[in-house]
Amino acid sequence: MRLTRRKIMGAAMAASIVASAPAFAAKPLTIGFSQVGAESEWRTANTASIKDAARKAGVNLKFADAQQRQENQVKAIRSFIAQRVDVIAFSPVVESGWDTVLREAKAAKIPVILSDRAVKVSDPSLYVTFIGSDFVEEGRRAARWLVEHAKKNPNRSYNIVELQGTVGSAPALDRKAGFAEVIAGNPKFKIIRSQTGDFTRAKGKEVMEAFLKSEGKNINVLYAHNDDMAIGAIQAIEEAGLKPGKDILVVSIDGVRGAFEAMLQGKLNVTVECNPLIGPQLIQLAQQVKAGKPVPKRVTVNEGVFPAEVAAKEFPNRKY
Ligand code: GYE
Repeated sequence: MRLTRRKIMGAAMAASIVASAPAFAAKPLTIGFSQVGAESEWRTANTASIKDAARKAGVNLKFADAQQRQENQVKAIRSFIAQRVDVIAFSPVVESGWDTVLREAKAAKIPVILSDRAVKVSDPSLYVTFIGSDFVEEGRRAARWLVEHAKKNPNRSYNIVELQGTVGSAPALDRKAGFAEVIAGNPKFKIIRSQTGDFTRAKGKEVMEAFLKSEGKNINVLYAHNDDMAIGAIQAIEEAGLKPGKDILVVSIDGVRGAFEAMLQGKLNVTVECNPLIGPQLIQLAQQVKAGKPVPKRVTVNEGVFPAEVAAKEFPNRKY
């Protein structure tokens, strides 16, 4: 075959069309994600998991950090609507107050996925699906460990101080409720003080100092809604000249590395696992939603309970 100039040009054009074909094919999925903040080890691991999963899946992720403020999340969601992202995902800092902005997303026909924390809305069609842990069950598990542990000392009674998570957040409300449900009607257990430490180490320490000042040696259990507050409180207990894990039992939730380190030092008695590595599942859900495939309304995460006795064995397996 004689290669004419025209044929060569034509072949070159065809090749260049083939080479750039993916640009015309599937446009990458764009997800707008509004994160709570960077308040805890758990959150840092959760953010890394989501960013990593998005990168691996070739998803264009618009990430916004709300610094624990609902108004920042509302602004971020509105900006995602204005940018016409394919899917909006967010981890709502508090449960209530989302109806208006979610109605705006629905009117713009942008599906919304809840990640990690749930919302209370009048119309459940305002979001497509919720992926996250069962926080009530986590609270129950924390209390069940304490009830079991207490069987070793049948005549002892337990004065509990509680460090709550962020006021109005689903994990704070649910972990409180689950724990209370298990100890209800059992006169051995009494919650003598309960206050928020906003899920941070600094606040956990500060509030525990106040508890110790007013209650002193009366306290024999600390129940913290997350490990970071427990770790802050452990410092306060030590500074007060008491032994965390012994004089005051320390029970918390998340199962982050810092909690395992504290258990190995005998300063924390148990952590109930809450898995933050939900990035891959979240991205997959967003892809399915975009493709119009049906997804379950609720997706849960499998989790365990780790008492100090298993900490050394389990520590090398921890991924966050
Ligand atoms: O337990 C806490 C974080 O929503 C499950 O938020 C999450 C909680 C987690 O700040 O450490």
